[in-house]
Amino acid sequence: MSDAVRLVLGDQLSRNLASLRGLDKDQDVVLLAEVMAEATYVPHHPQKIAFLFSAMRHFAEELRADGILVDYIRLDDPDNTGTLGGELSRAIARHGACRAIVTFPGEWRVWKQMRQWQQDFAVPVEVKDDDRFFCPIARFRAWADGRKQLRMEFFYREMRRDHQILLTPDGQPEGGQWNFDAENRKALPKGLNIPAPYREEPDAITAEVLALVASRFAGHFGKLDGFFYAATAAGAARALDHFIHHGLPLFGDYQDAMAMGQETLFHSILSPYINAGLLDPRTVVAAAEEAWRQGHAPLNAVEGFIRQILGWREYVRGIYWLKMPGYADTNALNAHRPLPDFYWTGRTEMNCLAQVIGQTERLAYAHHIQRLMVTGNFALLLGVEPAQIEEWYLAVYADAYEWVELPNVHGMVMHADGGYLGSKPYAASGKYIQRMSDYCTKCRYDVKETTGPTACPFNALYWNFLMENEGRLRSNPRMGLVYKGLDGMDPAKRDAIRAQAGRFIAGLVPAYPATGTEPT
Ligand code: FAD
Ligand code: DLZ
Ligand code: SF4
Repeated sequence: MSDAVRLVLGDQLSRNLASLRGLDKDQDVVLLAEVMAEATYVPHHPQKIAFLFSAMRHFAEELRADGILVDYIRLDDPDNTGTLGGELSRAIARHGACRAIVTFPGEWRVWKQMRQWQQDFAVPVEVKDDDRFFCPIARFRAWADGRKQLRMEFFYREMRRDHQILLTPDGQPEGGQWNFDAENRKALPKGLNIPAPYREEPDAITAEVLALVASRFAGHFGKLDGFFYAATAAGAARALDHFIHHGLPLFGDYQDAMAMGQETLFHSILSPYINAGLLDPRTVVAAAEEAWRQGHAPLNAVEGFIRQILGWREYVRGIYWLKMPGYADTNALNAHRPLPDFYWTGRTEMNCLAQVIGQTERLAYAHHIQRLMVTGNFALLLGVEPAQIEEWYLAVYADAYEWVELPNVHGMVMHADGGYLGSKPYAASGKYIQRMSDYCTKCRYDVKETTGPTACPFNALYWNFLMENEGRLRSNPRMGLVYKGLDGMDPAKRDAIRAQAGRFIAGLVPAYPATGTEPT
């Protein structure tokens, strides 16, 4: 007989998790469960599944080493029901528990299940707030309440004030400005020394999980070779330390750059650890601020990095919980084209897309501008149905959970929320990719051409996007300049662009739903 079964989900691997507080080592049992439902609700990248299963197993070992009773259900346990609810229910019966304690989840889908458990189970299911964020959901609601338009920049300033981050003693922003982006976003100079990303060799637990994942999820997009993620809080702390010393000083300058063979540049690759609970965002922000105060990194880099976590990460979570479940169903640009098959294979002659999808397949990682301005921009210009591109992003990145993926894809990339999250779509022609990367130098297409057999497809798609969405976007004050460009265009050129885009779209092969691969 035990008092409580305390459930810990795969992205809740934090020792200070709300559902672990007040744990009685003599009375309570902690439950972790590897279940097929979570591993397949989208076809997750095998490295994402391996990272989480290995991190869950390491976490269970750490709890046991502290004398905590842990019930760990492996994927291949013969009695595994395959669902979180099934496993929690079995555990309650097995341990004769009088209650279950869970922490608020990261996805609406799981939250719906938890509410169902509260109705169905014979014992009470207590749901604790997930307080591993700077901004409680209620605080975000209070901030958003009554505002017609939400803007990250203003939310971010409130977070800086609330949490006393990068502020002078009299409450002003350090350096006299809230935002130093004007100093960031440089193109990458040749010959710059770029740090290798932090990597850990798989230990015995990870090796066992890699074998399991290889045998059970072979059909999912993504390679397992070269797996480099750490699987413990200690490993995540080492990854943070590596980034603070090697990446942070130039993080701001080259935040938006992209280069062949340099997939991670000065980025931190910390999102899988932060999102799974191995690294507290408050620790990350404090380490970055301290690096600036000690003179190890400049303010433009540190402010820019902190803004991603204290600003964007908290802002998208706030929007997710404010707007769900309806948020996922909007389609403001009425986009209905299918996702092209090359998103699941990387086989395309467009070098920028082949590079980003190829590295995604190898690493389960791409940095922000690659996600936004290459795979995202292409889906926006093409008019892919939001749900199809959302499923892709949720599946292929090691850091993907719906609370963070959906606002970024649905709002920031696809503008499917009509401009609630961001004021205008980030639509761009091939020129942007040429400016920020070296991808175009090795492409079969010519980025300077808009029509003709060798023209960069992004160019015709860009103008076609503006024409197709004229009724919806022309009145947007931030789109005035681009529509001026369209107005100045000769009607014959417009027709030629439309025809070029039409031919290109007609030649695309749609992906098969869900796994993206043809059933065999
Ligand atoms: P860095 O560039 O080193 O940034 C530092 C940290 O800031 C990140 O680790 C992350 O925690 C946070 N961050 C930065 N940008 C964002 C953002 N826009 N939203 C939320 N947090 C941010 N991030 C996810 O964690 N999961 C996702 O599923 C996800 N999907 C995305 C989909 C699209 C289309 C886009 C445009 C962005 C998405 N992002 C997502 C945000 C961002 O791309 C990743 O957080 C970042 O690339 C992770 O790499 P990093 O740790 O090296 O980040
Ligand atoms: C992503 C994921 C995967 C692949 N597998 C599991 C699992 O087997 N068990 C588990 O508890 N959690 C898993 N997760 C993370 C959950 O999907 C995540 O907790 C919810 O989506 C809520 O964010
Ligand atoms: Fe991409 Fe166009 Fe450049 Fe080719 S030319 S890499 S398709 S932007």
